[in-house]
Amino acid sequence: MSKNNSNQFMCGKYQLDLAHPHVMGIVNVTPDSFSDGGRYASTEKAVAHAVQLVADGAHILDIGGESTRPNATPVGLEEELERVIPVIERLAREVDVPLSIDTYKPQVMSAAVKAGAAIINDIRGLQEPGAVEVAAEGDAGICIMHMQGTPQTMQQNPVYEDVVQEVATFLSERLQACMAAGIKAERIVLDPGFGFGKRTVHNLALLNGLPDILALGRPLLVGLSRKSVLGQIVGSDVDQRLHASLAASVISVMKGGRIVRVHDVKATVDALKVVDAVIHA
Ligand code: 7PM
Repeated sequence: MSKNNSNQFMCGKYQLDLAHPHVMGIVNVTPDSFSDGGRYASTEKAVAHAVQLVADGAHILDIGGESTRPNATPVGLEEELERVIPVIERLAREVDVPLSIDTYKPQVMSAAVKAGAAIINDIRGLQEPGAVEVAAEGDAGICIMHMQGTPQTMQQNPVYEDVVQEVATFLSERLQACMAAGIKAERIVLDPGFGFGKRTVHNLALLNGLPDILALGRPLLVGLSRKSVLGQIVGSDVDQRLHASLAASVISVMKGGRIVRVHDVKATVDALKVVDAVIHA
């Protein structure tokens, strides 16, 4: 099969060939209130988890200080920096996979890239003032995600006329804005933002509509791992959604997704090896 340029993802010193599916492991850095070890203990815990995810086969690590979690109490800038920067500094030395910073704050993006992050994962699609400029300064890869509303209110009453077309239009506009600021297309991946201001019908329409979003010309990142849409379908609690999440990852890649953002790395890596074999057969 010929090398398709739209499958190449440039992120920092890495170039990922997304003709093959890639697994992004989720690393949450949260303060451990039951430990008296304080900041150091939560750093150690996150680093140990991240190192295990790489051993499990993660191709990318997504590090987040929880500022982007729906319904979460907002995390202040200093607190977010204190959570994620020490973890990125450590992992930049200890693992050899691209590190992604999950944030919408330009100051966190900038500090994270300085600390060794190769990807900026922004649920707000670089809409925060100054975010596009910070992203344009370096050579980090960028994930642009769609969200309707804000994390606090987005699930109250999500309404779409045509969810696939509206998400595609938004992502297309943000892609243009990034490129106008000097960010090369090869540095950008797009994400429909499953669960971010979407009902089950919208999430399912988007999953079926991934080929229409892929038509924008950049690889797609998909995050469905353990999300409530899967709980709605299967009727399982968040810690019992592994099998539903695997089904979602397999379907996502069969529909054209190329990076899957997941909690359960080892199982997902195996499932996607089967998909990869089929895609390239
Ligand atoms: C509660 C609800 C806690 C949802 C955490 C979440 C995505 C993301 C998240 C995604 C990209 C989660 C989400 N989801 N970044 N960050 N795409 N690019 O399941 O779908 O981790 S937070």
